[in-house]
Amino acid sequence: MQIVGELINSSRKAIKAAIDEENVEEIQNIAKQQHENGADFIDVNAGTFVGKEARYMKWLISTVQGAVDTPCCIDSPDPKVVEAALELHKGTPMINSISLEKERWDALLPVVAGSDLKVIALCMSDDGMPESKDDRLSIASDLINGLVKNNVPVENIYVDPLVQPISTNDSYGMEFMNAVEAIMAEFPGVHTICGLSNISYGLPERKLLNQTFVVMAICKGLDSAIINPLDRRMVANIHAAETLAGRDEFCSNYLMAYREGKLEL
Ligand code: THG
Repeated sequence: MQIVGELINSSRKAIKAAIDEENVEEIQNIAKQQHENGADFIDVNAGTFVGKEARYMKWLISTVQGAVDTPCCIDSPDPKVVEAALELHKGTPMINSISLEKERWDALLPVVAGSDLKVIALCMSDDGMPESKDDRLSIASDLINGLVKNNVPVENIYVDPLVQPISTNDSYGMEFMNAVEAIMAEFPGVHTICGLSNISYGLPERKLLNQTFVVMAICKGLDSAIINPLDRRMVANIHAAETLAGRDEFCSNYLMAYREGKLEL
């Protein structure tokens, strides 16, 4: 499982405050903690700073890269912000995200074409959010085929089928699950990824729902996730589910996680 640490996001009060104060130490500590707890990428999002997003995104990236070698996951719907971030990011980041929305697709395609960037392909189009598994699969096909045609290796594509709140429609959980399964079956080598927290929006005990949802999705083939790496039960569930799904030869990752104390809650 590839893990993207979600904590450096200006929608969180503590992060918004740290950015306002340009508190380098606070951001670097959160980057280090996520790295130490297994994050393969550190998500950086300054989306609440309208008009100043590019400036704060650049500050976040140089601050994070001053603390850890872990590459960033550049989280913005605005292609201009993504491009500004790429100018100063050292190494190979993940872009979060391209989508089938025309403006976003047209602006980001030349950026990722022929590059070795990792790219999240979000299942959204100008027709809005997908409802069904078939909506998601159809957008995913267009995204994957379009990217591959433009020399993005399939292994660098992380399809996000888009999680929607189960409180608004009780089919959203399984439509997502079945989309993961279909995408992984139809496009060998591609990755699937998601942010989990949308599933539990509007309900109590959100962590319980998120921690359960990840296990169900791993069973369907999900191989990457945007999560809080400091949520010990979430991380333990991920290790256990991958082993139980038969994606851990000789249970060696499970045993290593145990020896490293990662399975103790
Ligand atoms: N897909 C992709 N990118 C994404 C998402 C996705 N990026 C943003 C988001 N969704 C994932 N990141 C976060 C980061 C922080 C929180 C949730 C998702 C978070 N939320 C608190 C909560 O849910 O309780 C509330 C905020 C707070 O702490 O004040 O922490 O789906 N590609």
